[in-house]
Amino acid sequence: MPAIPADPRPFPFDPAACALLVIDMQRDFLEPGGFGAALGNDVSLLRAAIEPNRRLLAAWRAAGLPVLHTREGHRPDLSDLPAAKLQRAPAGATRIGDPGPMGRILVQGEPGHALIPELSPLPGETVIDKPGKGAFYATELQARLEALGVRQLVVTGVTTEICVQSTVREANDRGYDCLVPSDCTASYFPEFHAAALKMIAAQGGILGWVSHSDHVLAALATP
Ligand code: TIU
Repeated sequence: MPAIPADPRPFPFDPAACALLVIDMQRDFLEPGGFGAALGNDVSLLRAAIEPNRRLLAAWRAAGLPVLHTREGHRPDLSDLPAAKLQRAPAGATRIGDPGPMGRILVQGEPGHALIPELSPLPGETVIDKPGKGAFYATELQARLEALGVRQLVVTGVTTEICVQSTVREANDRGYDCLVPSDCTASYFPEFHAAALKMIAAQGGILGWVSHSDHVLAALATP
């Protein structure tokens, strides 16, 4: 398969060693009444990433390449929730663990913690539960990737400058090549989305590569 056009140079796509990593496409971030809304955000801004992710997932699955999804959240007893994370919210906001219209905010097993129905995982696809922003922190992600022989990641999901970029930074330090298709990620702050993508590709690709899902789909369609 061909290299994928990307900034700052083509991404050396190796389908034998590349996984799709979909970050935190959960109801808590994309639907009203969840964690994202509790933080004061307009959650509708994230919905632009759904259809590009749906298309990319379909093509990735059709190509038989590995798919991993992540979910940010905490144990029901909140034993994995640092006080610092709990406290960091707007004054008076509904906080992690509090009841909301989709159940307790950002708590595993609650309706709001689920991946959005448009991007439901298929049986056999890995779902990584993560207590932090980066997907490697306190999870089995690296062990799963090593077991799959993965050395490259196409990273999508939300939000661009928080969990997607944290994960790209963690992956970069662990030796993974990361490609972020810009249309498959989104932020509550369009200016942060743009800046986060620039940070990844700047300085000769200091953290990775940035492209568009059309280019990834074209590469997947090329025998
Ligand atoms: N608040 C925000 O932009 N993001 C998060 O809290 N988590 C993720 O990005 N998943």
